[in-house]
Amino acid sequence: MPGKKQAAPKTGAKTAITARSTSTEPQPTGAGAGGGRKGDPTAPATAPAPASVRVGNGPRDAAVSPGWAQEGDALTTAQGQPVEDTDNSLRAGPRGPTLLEDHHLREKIMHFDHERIPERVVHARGAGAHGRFELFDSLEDITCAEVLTDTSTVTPVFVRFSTVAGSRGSMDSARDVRGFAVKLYTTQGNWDLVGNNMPVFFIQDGIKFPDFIHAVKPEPDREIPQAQSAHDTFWDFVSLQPESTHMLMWVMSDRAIPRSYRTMEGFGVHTFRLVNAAGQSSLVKFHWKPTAGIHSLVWEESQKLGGIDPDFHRRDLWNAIEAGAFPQWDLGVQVMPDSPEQTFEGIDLLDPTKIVPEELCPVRLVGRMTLDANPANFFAETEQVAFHPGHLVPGIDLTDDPLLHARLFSYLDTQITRLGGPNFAQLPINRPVAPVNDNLRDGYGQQAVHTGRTAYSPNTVGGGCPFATGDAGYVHFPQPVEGIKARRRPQSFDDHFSQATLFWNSLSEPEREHEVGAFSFELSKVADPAIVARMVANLADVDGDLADQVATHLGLSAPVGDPFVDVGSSPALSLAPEESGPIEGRVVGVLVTAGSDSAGVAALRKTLKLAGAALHVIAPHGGTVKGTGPTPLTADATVFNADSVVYDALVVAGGTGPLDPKSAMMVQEAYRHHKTLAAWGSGVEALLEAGVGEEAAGVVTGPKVAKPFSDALVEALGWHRYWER
Ligand code: HDE
Repeated sequence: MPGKKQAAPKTGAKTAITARSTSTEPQPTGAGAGGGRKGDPTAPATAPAPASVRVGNGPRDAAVSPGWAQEGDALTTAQGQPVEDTDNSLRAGPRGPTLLEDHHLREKIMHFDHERIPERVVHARGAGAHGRFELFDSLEDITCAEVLTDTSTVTPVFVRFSTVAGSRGSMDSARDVRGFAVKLYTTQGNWDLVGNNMPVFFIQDGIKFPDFIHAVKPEPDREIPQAQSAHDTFWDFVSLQPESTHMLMWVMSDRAIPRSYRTMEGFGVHTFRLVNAAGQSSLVKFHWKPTAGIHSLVWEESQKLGGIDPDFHRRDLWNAIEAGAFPQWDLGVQVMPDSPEQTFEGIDLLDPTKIVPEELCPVRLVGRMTLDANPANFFAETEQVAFHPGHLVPGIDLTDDPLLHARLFSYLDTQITRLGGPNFAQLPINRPVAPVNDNLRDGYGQQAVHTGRTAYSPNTVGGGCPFATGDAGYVHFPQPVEGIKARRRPQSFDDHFSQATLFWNSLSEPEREHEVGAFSFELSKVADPAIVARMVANLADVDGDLADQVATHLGLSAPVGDPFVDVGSSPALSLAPEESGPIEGRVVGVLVTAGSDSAGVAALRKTLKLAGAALHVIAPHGGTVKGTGPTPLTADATVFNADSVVYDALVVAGGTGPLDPKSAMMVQEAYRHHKTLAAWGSGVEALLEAGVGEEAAGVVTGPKVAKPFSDALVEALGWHRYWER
């Protein structure tokens, strides 16, 4: 990270060390942090400072950065003893045995041996970033949560995006659901919105989650395939679970191979409850809408990226933030009355395999989240962050969705193993900005030096403190409960197909082709014909055409199903853009050779930068290439290490000679992946020679880099893909 992010820990270091050495102040860490911060003049006010004065993550960083972890310039042991030499172990003579006495060696190796913690059992592969949430439309009418009512507050956030099935080192571009977990450090405590980039889920009841995950993970005897659902056990399970069908439609769609974390929607999935100051409850579904639009890769591209750049999404997020193209999402809510049946237009709001179409209940946009700082340390922040759907603030409450209820147990429980004990809330990334005074004590990894004699309530010895706040605290909505104990689901959970059909009906023609291609690919990898037949029969209950096309690709014939009729469509479910959108964070490659138009390249770079996109020069070799102008062209990549799949568009610069075979192949591949292609001047000839037709959609040509050419290129990029080619 640049200096900006490191500035905060340095300041924090001085403060923390002073406090430690004088021993008069409580440590600015842990459960005692609330007390520590109160006595600390550098402590944050409860409300974060405006964005304009933020350093890294602003006051939050200052409050929690463990500056003491890296104090001073000298290398020391963990005990602060200066180290003479860390490259040679202590030996009895230069050629003799190593001495057990070498305490620096033993400490260094001991610590190294224990550097890894268990990866998340699901969502192991991820990337995170810091940012802020700003509310622009108060939801005071339906909630008393300050984060959703006070439009003057800037709330710090940490977000972690992830895939679900793959292990920590798996590829980013796998076909999978993406986790979209947001921790909002609100003045009333942390609120975690732990969602996905798809609004529904595979199962209706959390008790089935271990079965589902065992089925999708690599098969236990052979530990393959990694990060893929295209294998027998996954399709065996889901084909036996018709409730998975709607989610399968999402996972086989382009949504499962996003172009970038920046171009995904986020969903809270479950129906939540908002409660206003008068105690009235409304049911809501949360949405995150990316300002950069929703865009995906094509399947072949995502497979190639798995080898060419397995870190594609992680790198993209990092680079966009470093370049100042800060990813943004608008938070939206669908608000529905909390009726006794908890249904909306016949849709059971407690069933997590159902959406509420936006056309039936519009999404009200209320605030914007901006990710503007990369983590300073992946392990400390992205790996150690602990989300939990039960991290709530007053005014935000739960419903009786049985999937959600199982999660409420799981997320606390899993951290005990993953983060080594019950004190994970004290890790810097997990600490709230709100004061903490919790009476929780001791345990592995305790950071706080609690003072006083009372860690219980009620008490008189401690003056009655800390005391429960009654109505000023978190009050669960007093929902009446009745019923018999039984392992049963409501009848209203029985419809597993109508919304799968709705999804299919809502896709554009190219999206349908991709959906058919995905089912065909995945099922072709399944060895057991009975599983394939069962799945094709399920698809026949979604849509006859879908089942027929998939069956044909598999060399089978589909049975006649019984799909729902008249379910209509929801245009909001399609990714087909209606207009050219913003191009922030896009990466354009420009192919050059000696003699290319360097002024044109510079002008194009400037235009794209203004629009938030980057231009990378792909040269025949590393270093510099002589262009037409006085300034040489500097290679960002070469034909040896570049590949079309890492670019959103390829351009051939004016003056560029005939394309070498690799460059020509890149251009052809970008064409096949429906991307924008462009060329100016004599570069146009090179493009045509590579087999790209000048008249084809998404191909921009011009005599030179002037406004008409640049504008056309930016406009073309904004359409993302040209499916008609
Ligand atoms: Fe999770 N999930 N989940 N999940 N989930 C975890 O928690 C679990 C579900 C989601 O970036 C684990 O800290 C159960 C739905 C995200 O750190 C674990 C059930 C949704 C993340 C867990 C579900 C999610 C997780 C693994 C069924 C979308 C990554 C490590 C009842 C609304 C958070 C951890 C991060 C992570 C359990 C279903 C989203 C094991 C039991 C539905 C984004 O606790």
